[in-house]
Parts: sequence; C-alpha cells; structure tokens
Amino acid sequence: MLTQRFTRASSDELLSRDDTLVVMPLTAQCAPSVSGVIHSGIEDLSPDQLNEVWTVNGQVARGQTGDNYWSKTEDMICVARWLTKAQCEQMEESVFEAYLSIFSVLKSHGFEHPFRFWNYLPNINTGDGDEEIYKRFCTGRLQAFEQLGIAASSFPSASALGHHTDGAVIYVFASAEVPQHLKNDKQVNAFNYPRQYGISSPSFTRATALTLADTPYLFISGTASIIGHKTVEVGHLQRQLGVTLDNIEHLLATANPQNRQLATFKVYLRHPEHLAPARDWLNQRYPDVETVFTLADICRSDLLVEIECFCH
Ligand code: 3EB
Repeated sequence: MLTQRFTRASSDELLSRDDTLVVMPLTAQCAPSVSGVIHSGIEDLSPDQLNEVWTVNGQVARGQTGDNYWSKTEDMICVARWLTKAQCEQMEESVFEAYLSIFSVLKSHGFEHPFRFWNYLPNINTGDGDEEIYKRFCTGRLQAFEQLGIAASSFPSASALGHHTDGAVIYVFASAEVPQHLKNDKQVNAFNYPRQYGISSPSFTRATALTLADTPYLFISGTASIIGHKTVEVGHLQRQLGVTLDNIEHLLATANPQNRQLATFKVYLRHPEHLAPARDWLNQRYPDVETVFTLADICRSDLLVEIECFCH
C-alpha cells in the first residue's frame, strides 16, 4: 500500500522508519541532501510546518547514482534530481539533460515507466512570451521526451509549479508495469495546447491509473481553472476553486477505471492571503480529504490556485 500523508513528524524521524519511501519537507529550500529526503522549495502555508511523506509496505532501499537520488521498493522507484542556480540559467538544456539522466536511472533499475512527475522551478513566471521560465522548461522537457522516443500517449501525470528560492528539482515515481494515462474531455490535452501558450506544449496527461502490488491507484495532475484550453474565472479565488474541483470530479467520474476515492489534496496557492478562504472553501466541501496548502506560483500567471490529488 502506497500512502501520502502530511504530518508534523520531523523529517529525521520519518526517514528513520522502514516504511518511508520519501519525505518532502515543505520549506523554502530546494537542494539535495540525502536519498529519501526531497527539499522541493514548496512551502507549507499553515503554521504547522508539515512534512509530506510517502509510505509503503515492505522494505525500502535508498541510494544515489551520480546526481540522481533514489528510493525504491519491489514495485516502484522515486528518483529526484536538482538543478543548481547556475543550471537554471540554461533552463532548456538543463531540463533536457535532467530528464535524460532520470530516464537512464529508471531504466537501470528496471522501472522504465514513469507514472507521476513533479517539477518545482524558481521564477517560473519570469520572462516575456516564449522566454518565460515555464515555457523554457516545457521546451527542455519536450525535447527530452522526443529524444527518448516517448509519444504523447505515454506522457505521465505531472505538476509544474514555481517556488521562491534558488535551484530547481524534478522528481518522479516509476513502475515496471505500464500505467494507464487518461484525459479530461472538458480540457484540451496539454500536449495539444495551441501556440499562444508557448513554443513547446506541456508534456503531461491529466491523470494516470496503475496497480502496484495488487492495489489500484489514481494520480491526478495539477488541475486548475481551465476549460478547453482557456483560463476561466480570472481574478476570483472561489470560482477558480469551483472550476478546479469540477475538473477533478469529472476525472474521478470519467478517467478512473478502478473507481478510486480521493485521499489527499496538495493545494498550491499563489497568494498567502488566500490560505483562509481556500481552506474554508475546501474543508466545507471535502472534510475527509487530507489536505496541505502550499505557496507556489502556478505556471499561467492568471491562475490563483492549482490542486493535485492522490486516490486509492
Ligand atoms: C494546466 O492545466 C495547468 O507543465 O507539467 C498543470 C499540471 C499545469 C502540470 C506541467 C502544468 C503542468 O495547463 C498547468
């Protein structure tokens, strides 16, 4: 059983447990430390200083291959790789190399099928037009998938958000089995977004379903207030939350082959003052979903909120 929790337990204590796959301290630091700990730069907005933790059944092995930090079980692997501040200056090339390197580690461990990527970048909305950091990131990622011969139908679920510190991190979950990548028919596939959203379209799918050790899971990508390819409800937090949850509910109803249930929300808010209204809105409607509220820039400047989900 793979589980995601948000907890006050310390990262040292979590790492000392046999069943911890990986710990993400939700603080404003984005740099490598030890295998099994991913400092992503994404901060918890609450005063609780929560850590994100993924736990598994069975033994975890951890190690490092070059600049790639990995943790694995018999069924899956997590690989993380950071970019330095200097590497972030060459975003396209650095992301291209990072993705190729991550895929070579996946292959060497026998887990060739990524099912969920997270990408946390500095200054994600900085730069005009195609020079915006997010768009440069998309170019490096797309070029890597093209180089690897990975077709859009095999793009996994993902999130791409901006933090407020130096450095970037890319981490992935991958399996030996082929996962099922799913679409949201209320939204244009991100890899088919029209030219106005950037020179290289974003390489991810809306949700990915897979079974690990006989347990089915559904990973829902970062989901926002987008219908078709357009941002809707610009400037309204509650209405953007409404469209976002409509999209998530639609995925649960139509892109959920094993009928999984919402377990967790990781919420990304652009403005810290939106913590209270976003918490009120979600707690009222989803009191049973374990939720963390983080500070992050969403890749479109007109989006105030994005939410990703884990379902089992
Ligand atoms: C969107 O739906 C919002 O580039 O990997 C969400 C999730 C978004 C993942 C990515 C981007 C990404 O287009 C942005």
